[in-house]
Amino acid sequence: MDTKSGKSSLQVSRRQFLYQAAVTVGGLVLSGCAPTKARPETPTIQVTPTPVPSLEINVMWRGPTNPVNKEGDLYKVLVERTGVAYDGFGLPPGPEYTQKVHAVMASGDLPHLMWINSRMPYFQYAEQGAFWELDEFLEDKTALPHLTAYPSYNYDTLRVDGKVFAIPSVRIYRGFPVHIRSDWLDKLGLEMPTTIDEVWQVAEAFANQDPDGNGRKDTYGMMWWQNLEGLEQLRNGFGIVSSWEEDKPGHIIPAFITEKYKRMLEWLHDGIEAGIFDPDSVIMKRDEAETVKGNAGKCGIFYTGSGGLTLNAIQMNIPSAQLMPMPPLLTPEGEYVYCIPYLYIGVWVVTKSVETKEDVMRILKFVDYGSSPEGADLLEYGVPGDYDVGPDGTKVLNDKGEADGAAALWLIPPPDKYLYATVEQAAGHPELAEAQRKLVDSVETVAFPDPILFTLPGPVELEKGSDLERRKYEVFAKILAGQLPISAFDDWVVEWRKNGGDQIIEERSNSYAERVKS
Ligand SMILES: [Ca+2]
Repeated sequence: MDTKSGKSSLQVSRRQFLYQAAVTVGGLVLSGCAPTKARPETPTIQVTPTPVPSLEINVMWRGPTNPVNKEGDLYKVLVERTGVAYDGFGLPPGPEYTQKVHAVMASGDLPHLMWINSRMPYFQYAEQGAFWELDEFLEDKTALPHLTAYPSYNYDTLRVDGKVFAIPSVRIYRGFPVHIRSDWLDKLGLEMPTTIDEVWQVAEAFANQDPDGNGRKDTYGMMWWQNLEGLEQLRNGFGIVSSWEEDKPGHIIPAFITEKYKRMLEWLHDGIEAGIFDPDSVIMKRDEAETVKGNAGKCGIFYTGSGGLTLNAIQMNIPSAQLMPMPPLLTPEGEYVYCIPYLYIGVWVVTKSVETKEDVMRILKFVDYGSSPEGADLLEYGVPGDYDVGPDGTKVLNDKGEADGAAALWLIPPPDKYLYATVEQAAGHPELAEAQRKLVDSVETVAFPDPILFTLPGPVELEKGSDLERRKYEVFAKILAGQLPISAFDDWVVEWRKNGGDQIIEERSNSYAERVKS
């Protein structure tokens, strides 16, 4: 799934990993939505000498392959601060990383602390007893204040026979990337839409009532990109709130074979046919929608990872333009039901090459420190002298920082509930940051993780899944473009079920029932 990893150079920074190579099980991909080199300066690192000798460990992690610079100032501070002296190597994430995991496990010469990029090998080797069970360590909130602060479902999705063998490296992706031209709303006397019908009315007005005032019909109400991406928030309006859902207790089905999904396809097709939605949505790629067309300022509702950056681009030509994040839509039942977007960035395991519980805890504390704001900042920017501070207070790594190995070892990003707000603030739009914060707070109580996060693909899905996906999007694209009638959806569901879909449902449901059993 880590599609961006193929172009990772050896010197890709940890920030780039976070923002460009991160993937999510829930179907969202976060990429290119954050300005680079934009983080306020944090307080001076506190160095606390440790009375016991450092614990020497080997680590295998995702990241640049730079050797560890043990003479560097960063390393010395990190060892002093954590009592752990690490050695090891980084590798770019992706299929080659998985191969390395298998090779290392087969060799029997295991690193003490290892990042694993994919859930399949994690489950495989956890079941074989290769890793330390971590539940009892994770009861110590004092020793591990940051790792224990993750919501419990982060760990629940990783349970094997009810036990946790890994620290998840995740980002809770809280934010609302679908944006609306709020200056167009004001100009046409419209309110922020809250239901799918209101989205239609607003989009229709954006397409037909010349919101940009140039006397020409040259705007669209809404756009997305190929394979129906960029629509996540809109799906809620049809009652589709997660990629898979329970149809009966302990049994799950994909939302894309349901009647409500069919209704959404029909609605999208009707909007294209009526000239309300941009017809290029069926075929264009993400960047064409989010950046090229987004920046052009001719569409009223669309997905952008940073409304602030997009607005900066639009305002170069249209100074009066305004954007606002759109709230999640009410479902047809009139509820806010919100699936927690979940950026899955692999897991950390402590292997059985560590001999004592005391050492396991010391390693976990090392990871905990790395996931603290202070530790994450140290790992990314190094010590004072490793970076220059720009006029706006942000840090930029310099040559000494590169040599010191800043941004080389990547542990766990500190969770940022207001990630989107942080991005918007950095883009120079406090009003968008505030809007994102308010939305995050307003929907918190109705959020839940996508059921598929608890599951793994089975053999049929591994064999036939990608062909079935390709066929699915081929049929959906033809329906949207009007080359097939909406009734083709029903025919396709029958075909999908027969060609392996039914087996995939049972595989995923079995995996789900096994992992969520209480
Ligand atoms: Ca116009």
